[in-house]
Parts: sequence; structure tokens; C-alpha cells
Amino acid sequence: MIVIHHLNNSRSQRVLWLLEELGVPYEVRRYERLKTLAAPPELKAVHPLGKSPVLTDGALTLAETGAIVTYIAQTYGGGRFQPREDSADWWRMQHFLHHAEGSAMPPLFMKLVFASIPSQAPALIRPVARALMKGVDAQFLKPRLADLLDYWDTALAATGWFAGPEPTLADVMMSFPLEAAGSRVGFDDRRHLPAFVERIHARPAYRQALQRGGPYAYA
Ligand SMILES: N[C@@H](CCC(=O)N[C@@H](CS)C(=O)NCC(=O)O)C(=O)O
Repeated sequence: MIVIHHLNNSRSQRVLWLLEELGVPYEVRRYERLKTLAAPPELKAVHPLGKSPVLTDGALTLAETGAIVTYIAQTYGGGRFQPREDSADWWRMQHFLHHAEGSAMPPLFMKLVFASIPSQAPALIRPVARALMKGVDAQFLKPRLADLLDYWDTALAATGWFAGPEPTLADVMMSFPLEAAGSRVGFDDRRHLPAFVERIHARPAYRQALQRGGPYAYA
């Protein structure tokens, strides 16, 4: 039986969504974030990085969402949620599988961390910290995030999915960056991004995954 070591309000939610889409039985082991938002130390007993998600399946312990969704699809998916390997869509899927954690999440994570810095600074230097973070946001993060949002909006324009006419692992992986971007940055007038988020949230498998995962601030 697959076990997903799952953290509340986290990118681990998309693994549950995939398992529900594929109808693969699994157990969810829930962990609660600490006040600092860090994962609790118990997760280090599962995997040395102490982050979520982690999948265990028999003797296998696997971290990194991209590796986990690939393992699930290849082992239990029977070809579902993946385009044919000899197609251009296969490589589009590979691109977005890596892009989600490699390029999309880092600036979104920085946005979250930088936004929290002023409130954590000593009261005396809080205005300075706020001004500094505002400058970093305007000069560094804002233009990079705008480029990413434009890129995703264009990628979704043809079919509403990231890699071909049907949902694939690319959409599972990109769901979290889009949900996080919607909450941390907003979509402005890019219309394919909110439509994508609404489309996945309406899927019965997605709703079922929410029931299994517990608190999730992005849906
Ligand atoms: N690239 C990793 C990132 C894992 C990760 O950072 N997970 C977050 C959950 S959103 C976490 O465990 N954060 C708690 C912490 O860093 O202590 C993946 O995709 O699995």
C-alpha cells in the first residue's frame, strides 16, 4: 500500500489529487506545520530532508514531488495522465514536470519569505526592512514572476492543459505553482490561469483529495 506523508497546506496535496484521478488506493499520514511553518521533526524520521511529500511503497522511500508523481504514473497509471512517449506532448510534459519545482516555485517561495521579513524584524528597524523588501520585490521578483505568469498563460491557451488535449502529470505538478501564484501575486488580466485553477478544483478527484488531505489554504 502506498503511504503519502502529507503536510497541511502544502504541495503534497497534488500527489493525493493524482492518486484519486488514477483510483490507486493509498494511505495518508498527516503532519502539521510548526508555528514557523516548518515541517515537524517527525518527517526527518521518514526521509532525511524532512520535507513533504514523501511516498513510501514497500521498501521504496521517495522524496521530491516530480519523482513521486512519475513513480505513481509509471507503476500504477497504466499509461494514464501521460501522453505517448513518441509525441511532442511527452516532452512538453517533461518540461513542465521539471519547470514546476525548478523554475516556478523558487520565486514564489522567495515572495512568501520576503513578505514575512518586515513583520519579523525588530520594531525599530521595521520601516527599513519594509522599504528594503519593497525594493527587492519591485526590482527582482515582480518582473520575473510576470514573465512566468505570461509564459504559463500562453502555454495553456491552446487546450487549457499544459501538455496536450488531456490532463497529464504536467498539470498535476503545475497546479501548486498556479494556486500559490493566485494567492501570493494574483493573475491580473491573464484569463487562462484562473480558468485552469477553476477547472482542476471542479474535478471530483480533486475534491476527494481535499477530503483526504485535510486543511489546504489554496482551494
Ligand atoms: N522540491 C520539493 C520541495 C519539498 C518542500 O519544500 N515541501 C514543503 C511543503 S510545501 C515543506 O516540506 N516545507 C516545510 C519545511 O521546509 O520545513 C518537492 O517538490 O517535493
